[in-house]
Amino acid sequence: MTDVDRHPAWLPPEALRAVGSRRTVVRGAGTLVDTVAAEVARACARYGGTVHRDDAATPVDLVLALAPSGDLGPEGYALSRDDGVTVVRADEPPGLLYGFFHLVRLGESAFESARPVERHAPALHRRMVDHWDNVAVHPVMGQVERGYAGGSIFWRDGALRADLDRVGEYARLLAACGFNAISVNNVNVHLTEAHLLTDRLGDVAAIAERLRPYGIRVHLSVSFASPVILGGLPTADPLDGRVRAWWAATTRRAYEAIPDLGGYVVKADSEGQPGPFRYGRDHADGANVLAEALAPFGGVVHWRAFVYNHRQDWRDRSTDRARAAYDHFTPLDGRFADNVIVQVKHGPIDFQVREPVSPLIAAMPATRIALEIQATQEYTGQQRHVCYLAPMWSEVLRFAAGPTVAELVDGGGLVVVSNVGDDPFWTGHPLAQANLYAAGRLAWSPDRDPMSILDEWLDLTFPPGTTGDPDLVRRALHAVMDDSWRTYESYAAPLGIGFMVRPGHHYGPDVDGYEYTPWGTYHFADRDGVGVDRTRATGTGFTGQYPPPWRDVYESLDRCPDELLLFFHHVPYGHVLRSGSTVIQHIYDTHFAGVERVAEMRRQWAAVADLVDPRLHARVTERLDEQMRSAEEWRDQINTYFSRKSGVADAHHRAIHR
Ligand code: GCV
Repeated sequence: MTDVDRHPAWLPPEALRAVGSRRTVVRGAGTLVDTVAAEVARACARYGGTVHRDDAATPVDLVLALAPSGDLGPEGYALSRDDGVTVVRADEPPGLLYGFFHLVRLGESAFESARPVERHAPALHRRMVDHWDNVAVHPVMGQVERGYAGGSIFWRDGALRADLDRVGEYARLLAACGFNAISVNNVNVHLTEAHLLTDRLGDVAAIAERLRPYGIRVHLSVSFASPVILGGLPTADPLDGRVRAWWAATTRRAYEAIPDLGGYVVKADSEGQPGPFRYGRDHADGANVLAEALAPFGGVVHWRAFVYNHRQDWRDRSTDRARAAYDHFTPLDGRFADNVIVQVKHGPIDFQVREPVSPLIAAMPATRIALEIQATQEYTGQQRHVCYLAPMWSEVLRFAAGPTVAELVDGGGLVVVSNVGDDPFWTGHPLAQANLYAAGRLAWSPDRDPMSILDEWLDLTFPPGTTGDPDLVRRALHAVMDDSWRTYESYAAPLGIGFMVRPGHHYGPDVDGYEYTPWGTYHFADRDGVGVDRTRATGTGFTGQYPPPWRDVYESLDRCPDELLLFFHHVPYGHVLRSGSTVIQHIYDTHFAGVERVAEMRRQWAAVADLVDPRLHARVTERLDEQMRSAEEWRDQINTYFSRKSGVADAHHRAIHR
């Protein structure tokens, strides 16, 4: 069994057939050029083509050339076909690698008709995957925090895995969809993991070695308290000279071991992680001390903006978790060092199936901002439910208040929380791979249509020759995946309210699970109505954090989009939505419809039973069965809860348990 057979994903050998059956010359030198040449050689060994380095004595079909011209940028490439020869040209090695994978995506069509020169370059230069992997298995969160695909591919039971071949395979998959950076440990840095920065740096260097051939740089999550827990200092106060010196010396040693280290990721003053508040300092003080240490080496600090009070009193109606990141960070705009990137979750709360875009993203014009999205499906079905998230991410990236989100984050990039583990299918649910793939492709081109990205992933994952009937399989997968995000939304928490999940593990419904907790995630349902009043007129004032026109759109009951209504407003159950339905009838209707759609997804998948790999078919079937059970549970709990609260009957007299 080859690795690809053991760990099926995009880019099985068959996906390289077109390249592997050509006569190719690879010109240029360097690690990434060697990688391209090795990829071509492997494909040729299988499909009968030939590959030469640097000379083109024989006729060729394909030229992959490093040919600096200065017009393509560090990661860009040009593609053309003329006179029967396809040419990929790049100024720098990363461009050649990305151009090669573009060619693979084109398959046979790259070798058909003539093509005028097309130039390609990424919109975002920082395209990063963050792992929430623990080195030691955490007693509550396990090996991978919010991981739904088995153990870590890097770590096992407190140590670096002895065999890192899979990390090399992972690097290849990531490069093929355009990522160029990875952070290898959880942002909640526990004691064992804190040591990765010092005495266990060798582990990180070993991972970096496996990622480097595919142009992926390693970043490390570090504890803000490192000077105390690792350095033995009495303080981690960022303005203390000893602390500055400790970060400088430690960072220098880190770069001696890993010269291309990307930098640090920090979660500070958040959910119990240490931070500058303890010393009466702010987050600019905190981030800048690390930035100063990294600057001589070209490293960056990804400083997370996920800062809020998780010990709130539910009786306190004045504190609004949605406001927290903006309130903490906007006063600091302009004070962060150039190599600090403030990393902002896409919504103001926490990766719910529907949230408005975080207002912080547009509110710090003098700061580099990265957008953080979550491929691991913490709140979207935990890789037991199909939930293709690219349509949601695409909405976020295209959201505009003046510039689009994609434009606002071009200095900081896109960061996706990984959904990968040591599961044979990488992501537990095989179809969840598409989320990681799409995140990389959207980081490269944020205006891409998510459905065309899905097509691309389907082509690369199920190329002709690997399925019984490629067209039928493609149609079935589209039927299962296209609307899966909205399907999930329809049977989960309604109209943007969020957080009706089981506390702790966050799977499945529990309408009041978080209602009286300190986490600040409330829905305020009573017998008359539901939703959070975040208006300026009568609520928490959160709408005022948005620039025009959104501050007024969200403030207005009439103009607020239905899908976010309960995020911004507390309304009676009889409130009529823009759709014409009442809130309560909308809740009933969508919850019944959502379950029907899951039933249809199962039917579609059953119809291709004999056309795809039986292991894959069985795995998806098992997950769809669980999705069906869970969707029914969501429907019944949500409908019953709101029917009991409101006393309003379903207009269509369907079965609601009372
Ligand atoms: C890594 C949520 C998750 C936590 C996660 C946190 C974060 O609260 O439930 O597991 O911690 O987000 O993004 O830091």
